[in-house]
Amino acid sequence: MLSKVQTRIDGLLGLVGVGAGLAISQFLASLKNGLNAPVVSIGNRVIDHVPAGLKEFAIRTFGVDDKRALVITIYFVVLILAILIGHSYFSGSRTRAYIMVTAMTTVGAIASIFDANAGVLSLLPSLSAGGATIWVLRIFDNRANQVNPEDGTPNRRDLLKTIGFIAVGSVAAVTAGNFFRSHASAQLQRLNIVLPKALKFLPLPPTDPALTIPGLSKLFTPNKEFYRIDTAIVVPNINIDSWRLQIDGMVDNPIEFTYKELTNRPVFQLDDTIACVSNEVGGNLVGNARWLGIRLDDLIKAASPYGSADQIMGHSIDGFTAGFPLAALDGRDAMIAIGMNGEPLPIEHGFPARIIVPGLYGYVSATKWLTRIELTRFDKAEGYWIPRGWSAKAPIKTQSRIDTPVIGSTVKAGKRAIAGVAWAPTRGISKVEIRIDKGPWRTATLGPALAKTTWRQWWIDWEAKLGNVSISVRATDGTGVIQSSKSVPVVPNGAEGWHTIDVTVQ
Ligand SMILES: Nc1nc2c(c(=O)[nH]1)N[C@H]1C(S)=C(S)[C@@H](COP(=O)(O)O)O[C@H]1N2
Ligand SMILES: [Mo]
Repeated sequence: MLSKVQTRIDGLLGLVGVGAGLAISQFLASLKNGLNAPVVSIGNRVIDHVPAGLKEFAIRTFGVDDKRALVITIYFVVLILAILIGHSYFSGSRTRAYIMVTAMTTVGAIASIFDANAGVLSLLPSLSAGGATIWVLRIFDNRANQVNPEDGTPNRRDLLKTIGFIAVGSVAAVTAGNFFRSHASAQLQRLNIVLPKALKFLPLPPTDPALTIPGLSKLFTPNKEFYRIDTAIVVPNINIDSWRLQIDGMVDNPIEFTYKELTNRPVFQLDDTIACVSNEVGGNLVGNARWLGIRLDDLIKAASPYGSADQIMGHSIDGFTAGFPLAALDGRDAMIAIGMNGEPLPIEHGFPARIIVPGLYGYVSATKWLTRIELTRFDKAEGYWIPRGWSAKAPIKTQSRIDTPVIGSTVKAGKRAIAGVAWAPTRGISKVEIRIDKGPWRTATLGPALAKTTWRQWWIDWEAKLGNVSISVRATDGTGVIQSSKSVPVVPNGAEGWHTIDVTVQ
């Protein structure tokens, strides 16, 4: 027999017991695509079978949240049942509690059999839910019957600890499950994508000089090594079946694309170096890729922007925004990128689609996880970083970097190479010069010019003599302007100055 105090929490014991079962089922369901937690399976069956009138009512009442309303309703019923189960188990008929758990488990199991692509495994989440619920109720029972050895009063501390432990474990299981599921689905969809073919292929890239110059940046930055900058603590995992791209705002003809509709349009390849405004002189927040995408100017034209619109604002699914001048679409190859270096856009780099505008820093242009392109005005709307102290307009500045030797390193005396990269999208690079200490500027050899939008590798022979040396680099862009020597911090629109490194020769 239980004490009165314990009888008062028997509903809670039922809730935690059933909750633990549901948590386990949700966790298991997350491990494999196609497996569903019983609540989801039951929801699916309700959607399958709901009379049209009721469905219409639900959509009219709850709009796009109709499915959420359904799930909440199911959870509400389960909550009532769980309290009743706790009541029965601890202060009524234990048999009745078992019957209720069995009935719920059976309903969940039957519902799961009718799920899409259901197999034997589909029963696992609901059966585990029932099993776990009974197991937890028994643990509670066991704890509840323990008494303090001194005076024979019920040991409630132990019971409360167990309740807390199981509740926390349940929340952890659900959290872990949510993470696995969302991650797995976007990854899986990405793996199954076959990228469309470009109408005209760019030539195969030339042999990469980095193959023979150790320490030099590769001509194309591999996706795995590409810098990643964004505000997302958890990377958005977008389901491409429900993903849409809208073009709206100050336009006569708002348009919306599914992933398929977008990727069925003509696609082209673009070799482009993107850079972060936060990149310090000599920093590595810059990378070069062969992007695959859809021309942005075509899409914007199709939407017919108002004559008064002057800003294109990309919106990410996670609320990030980046805006750039409509006038930047001056014929340059701005695109909605869906591919990067021969692969679908990696999740971290904006899957399924992002904007790439050659010549503009990422924070004003390169919106990842893109869902909306809004035509607006600079005097009406600001991108995410603008009110935080960064310039509204931000073309990429001419920069050059020494990759090898490494800053502050010690190298052996003798013949070796000084090498690095220089970039000035969309102006291109026409010259790179090197200076040792206060010596004369020497012109470096330039690597392949893929496009004016990409960086160029450069290298020069160097006879390293004993002692400490200082090496500087400066680039001249395609319009003949030499990179400025004056040091300027990254805020508000990008760093300036020559990359100068000190090296010890031994
Ligand atoms: N959704 C979203 N897109 C974003 C950002 C962001 O925080 N969120 N950061 C931008 C910035 S500041 C840069 S430099 C580039 C970086 O792109 P990458 O991570 O693919 O290199 O993405 C841009 N696009
Ligand atoms: Mo950035």
